Amino acid sequence: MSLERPLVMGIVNVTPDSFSDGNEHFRADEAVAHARLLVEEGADLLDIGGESTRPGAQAVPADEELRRILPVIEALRDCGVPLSVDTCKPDVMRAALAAGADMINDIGGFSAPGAIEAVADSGCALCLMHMRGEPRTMQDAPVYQDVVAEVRDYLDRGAQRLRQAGIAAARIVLDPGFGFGKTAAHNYTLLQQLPQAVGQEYPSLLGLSRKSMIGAVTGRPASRRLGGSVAAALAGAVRGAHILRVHDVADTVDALRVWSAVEQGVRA
Ligand code: 9MG
Repeated sequence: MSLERPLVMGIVNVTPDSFSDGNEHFRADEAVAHARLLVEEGADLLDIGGESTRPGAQAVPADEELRRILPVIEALRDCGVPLSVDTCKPDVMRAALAAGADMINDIGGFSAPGAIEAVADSGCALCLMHMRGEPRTMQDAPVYQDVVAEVRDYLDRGAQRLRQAGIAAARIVLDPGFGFGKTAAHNYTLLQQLPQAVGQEYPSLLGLSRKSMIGAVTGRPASRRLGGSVAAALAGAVRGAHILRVHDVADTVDALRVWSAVEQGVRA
């Protein structure tokens, strides 16, 4: 994909808390319909996840994660945009790639045994994210001496591990992991110093949408963080972010278009 402008990645959660009541089949249908709407709204790619990564979330077994996401990947294979799958589990990575996924988004930074082997030969894109701890415990008073340097060091070493496994640089995307083992102050420092946190060698992906760092500044619950999320996405774009992972695709696309018109003008 061209990375000349920031791309918008639409979030497709296939977790029980993201659906109205219904049986599993209905849930898959609901996720697929939502995903198609995001594509219509201008999503450049989709990120499909079957395990909640919210602070405090419990892990789910691989077979349950697959039961949730495989029908969705299969239904969306031809939706016109690349499909990313958000998972830390090597078995899920392999099955998702076999079902047609184009990218694996691993919040665990491909650190699980067998994760790198699961993706190495596939040719898919890889998002390697920084996280301190695991979702169940990560917000228990995280401490850094220098959050920017420590995140950068983790991402550099993670990318190096991927390269040593023969993975081409062009497949790698780095993500500072907003909200994953970080206080609001850490998150805003990382966003302010994004180029230093992610470096210049690989494209960057940012997930800021509706996160607690937006609530920390606005005082609003997750359901009312649209304005703050769009402002954060623009702050990322201004600092060179390549992919923005968002819930609210239409509003983010509009904001990026207006920003781009200001920066580059509008053809007469
Ligand atoms: C799955 N997921 C939730 N938040 C995320 C973020 O900030 N980045 C990435 N890559 N994935 C995320």
